[in-house]
Amino acid sequence: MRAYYHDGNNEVDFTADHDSGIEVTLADLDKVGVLYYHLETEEEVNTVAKQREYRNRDVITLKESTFPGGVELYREKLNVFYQEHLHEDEEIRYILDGEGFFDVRDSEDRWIRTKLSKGDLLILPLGIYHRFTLTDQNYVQLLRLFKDEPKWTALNRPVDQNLFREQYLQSIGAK
Ligand code: KMT
Ligand code: NI
Repeated sequence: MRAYYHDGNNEVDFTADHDSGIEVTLADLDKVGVLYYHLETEEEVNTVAKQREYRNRDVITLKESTFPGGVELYREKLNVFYQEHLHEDEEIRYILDGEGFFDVRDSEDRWIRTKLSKGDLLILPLGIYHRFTLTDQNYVQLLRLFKDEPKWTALNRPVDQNLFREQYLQSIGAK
């Protein structure tokens, strides 16, 4: 995993690195409520899942040539994931294979880009604005973990009056 500020250049392909060269540390991520772990084995994932009471999971593979439903649906899915949004529950993702970018907003509304690869586990707090895209490998296989039933609903920005959003801002001391 590497985290850095996004360069803000939206003219080139969003799967490019967009590396501003400004590093973001694990402590910086922690300040916005984002947790990161590197776990070598699925056994370790199971241990964390148990500790944090993640009872459900599924696997999603994003690859154009094998995507169920075909290319159109694949592209649509990627567009949805790249729309800035939040959830009313944690978003927990473990990379089984391939790579992906999770972008999260810092307390001053700047994009922090995290580049994740095999063995990386990222936990986004409820209420944080974020988005996801593939790297230029154009392939990722992810384990999605859930506390209880999956809450898929993505609330696209702006949802600033959302209770979970307000709760989140308070939790990071931004409000
Ligand atoms: C989501 O809500 O699923 C996302 O933010 C996309 C990351 S998982 C492909
Ligand atoms: Ni999300």
